[in-house]
Amino acid sequence: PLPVKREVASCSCKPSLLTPVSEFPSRMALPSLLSHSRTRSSVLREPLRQGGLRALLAPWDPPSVHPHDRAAERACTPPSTGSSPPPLDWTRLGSRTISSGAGMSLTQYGLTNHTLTSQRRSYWTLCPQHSSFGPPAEIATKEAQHSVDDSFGVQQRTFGSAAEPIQRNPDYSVLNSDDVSYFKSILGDNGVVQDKDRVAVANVDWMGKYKGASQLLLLPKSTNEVSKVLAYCDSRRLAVVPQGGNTGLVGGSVPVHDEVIVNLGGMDKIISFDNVNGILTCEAGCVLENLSTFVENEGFIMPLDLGAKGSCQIGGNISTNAGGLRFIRYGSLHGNVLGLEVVLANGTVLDMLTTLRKDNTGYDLKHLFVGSEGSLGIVTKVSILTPAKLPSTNVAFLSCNDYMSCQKLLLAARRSLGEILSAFEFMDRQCIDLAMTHLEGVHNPLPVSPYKFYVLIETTGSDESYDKAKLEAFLLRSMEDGLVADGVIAQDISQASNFWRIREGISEASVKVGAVYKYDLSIPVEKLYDIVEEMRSRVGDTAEVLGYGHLGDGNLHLNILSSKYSDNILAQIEPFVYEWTAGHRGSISAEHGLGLMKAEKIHYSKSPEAVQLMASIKKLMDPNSILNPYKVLPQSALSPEQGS
Ligand code: FAD
Ligand code: 2HG
Ligand code: ZN
Repeated sequence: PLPVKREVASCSCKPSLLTPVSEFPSRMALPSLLSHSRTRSSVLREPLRQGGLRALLAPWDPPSVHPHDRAAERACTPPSTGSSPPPLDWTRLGSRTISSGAGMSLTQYGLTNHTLTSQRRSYWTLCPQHSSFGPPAEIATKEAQHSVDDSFGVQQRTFGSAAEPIQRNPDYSVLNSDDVSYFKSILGDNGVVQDKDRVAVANVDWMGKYKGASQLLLLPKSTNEVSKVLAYCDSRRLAVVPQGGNTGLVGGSVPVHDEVIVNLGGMDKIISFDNVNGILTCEAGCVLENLSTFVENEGFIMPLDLGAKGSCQIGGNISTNAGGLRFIRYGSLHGNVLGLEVVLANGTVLDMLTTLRKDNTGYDLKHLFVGSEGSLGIVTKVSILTPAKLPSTNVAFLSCNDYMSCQKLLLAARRSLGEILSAFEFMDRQCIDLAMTHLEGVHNPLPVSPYKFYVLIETTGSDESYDKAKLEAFLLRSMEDGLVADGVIAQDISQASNFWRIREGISEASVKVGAVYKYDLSIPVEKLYDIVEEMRSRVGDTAEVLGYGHLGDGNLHLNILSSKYSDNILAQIEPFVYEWTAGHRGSISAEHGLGLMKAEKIHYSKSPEAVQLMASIKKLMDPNSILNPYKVLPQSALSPEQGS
């Protein structure tokens, strides 16, 4: 049964979260809240646009607001009756919690009839360490302490993962002026970038960790252009790095040496949208957030969402098989991608751009390209299934006293919320402290006492009152059962954005400390936090250890932060982190891929036979090994001596 709603007699805490309903934004005000967050989004994107590749690319014109969108916005506006529904009093539960010694604060939720649209997170993540903003050169210099220069004067990095310095493969040709002339004849002058500053931006990843020495950035505008570029590179044996939004976390999107960078950002057209079946077909360079805006205006949503949505491209998402924040609800891109067009290393265009839901004719080749990180082909077009946009969204930000409670809460959420559960994210206290210190404009919704763990739960459904009642009843039970220590439900979009900003902003905040070692692990949920605690005792006070991630998917993000990179810290982390994960039958890359960082570590998660088969496939599809060299697979598996 639903809890009895009563007036809160006195409310001394969290005033911003217990805003009386009478002070909620009116019908008129809600759209302005939405547009406010959109404005904020474009302000944040500006620095990267100015300094980064976005500046080079044709702007994408967002379509005008579709009638569906207006209807959805209307459906989400708070009640206009003027009579405020009484806020729910959770004091009874708070008292119970206090008596169990689990928390000291008066626990209250602000609950309203108001639900949120999926626009709640329309801000996006800026890339503070991107070279257009400053520090990467400095960081790269720090890394060069571990580095050796080869004949090309390229800095080799060994941080983050104890990779041996990688020698340039001498079989690759060196770019010459004839090559540049040829590329200009294909792409025109604007598609061939040699300007040092612009190429420098494309040479470095957003964290400033991985830096190559490419001399050339190519910006094709069509599949045919990509095909001609690759056919030429293959014939000349020029190595190539496919690049999307360059938001990857494992060094896959930037050159290691002098590879030619092929960035897909110029291929950003929406080709078609089937608004009966929700099937979007577009070019690979479309920015995820733009696609989100587009399909939302048609009454659908993208099946994936991630903090980097303002920069990452759908081709990059597919090539990394990005997981993200909606995975728990909509699953992997292996399930949502219906078709692909891919250009193979020799320039052959492989047309697999079907929009069929079912097609069991032969091997399903598109799956080879989902998650292969640009090592087998360049994705040029995509068709993807988009789920219907549902009108009612609620977001709760909760605290738990121990990890066992987080686990039990997850199980309870799956059971009780079932089909409306759309996110279950967790963070430890160290993450919250980091976010509060480094993210502008966020505040802790639960400031009264520091808890060990925080959980963000989102529900999305089609029946506003049913969904809300379900969530309230679930939270009530969870508090009674002692799983939740305290919590709040967002009452409006800005509160929901604040909750999400904390979670999505951790990655961005982590790079502001100086040095961050990032690990992305799949581990059975019951063991998932053990490695965080073990790591803490290993590094002692030399580094701060953070654990957060997509708990609903068994995916831990383990971040180890210190003021600068150090061999001593790294020696405490690796190979321990990989051995521990393998020992628990986990994966050393849940969703970010292997890239450069973990190419040599694949054996921790895959058998020798599987690695060998992968190497054979790579040799078959890219015999000259021009696509994204030194990444994904160990060099030893690709050496000519290894039989294929
Ligand atoms: P890039 O970084 O440019 O490239 C990634 C890899 O794909 C490279 O190996 C590149 O060679 C290859 N590639 C790119 N485009 C193509 C193409 N068209 N054809 C062939 N190969 C290509 N990842 C998650 O999985 N889940 C998250 O929740 C998540 N959150 C993030 C939050 C933040 C703040 C940041 C900065 C990153 C996050 N990431 C996350 C990592 C990253 O955003 C994803 O891996 C994303 O899918 C990369 O897309 P991109 O366009 O930036 O690709
Ligand atoms: C997330 O879930 C991303 O926030 C980034 O996958 C994780 O930066 C990281 O370690
Ligand atoms: Zn993640």
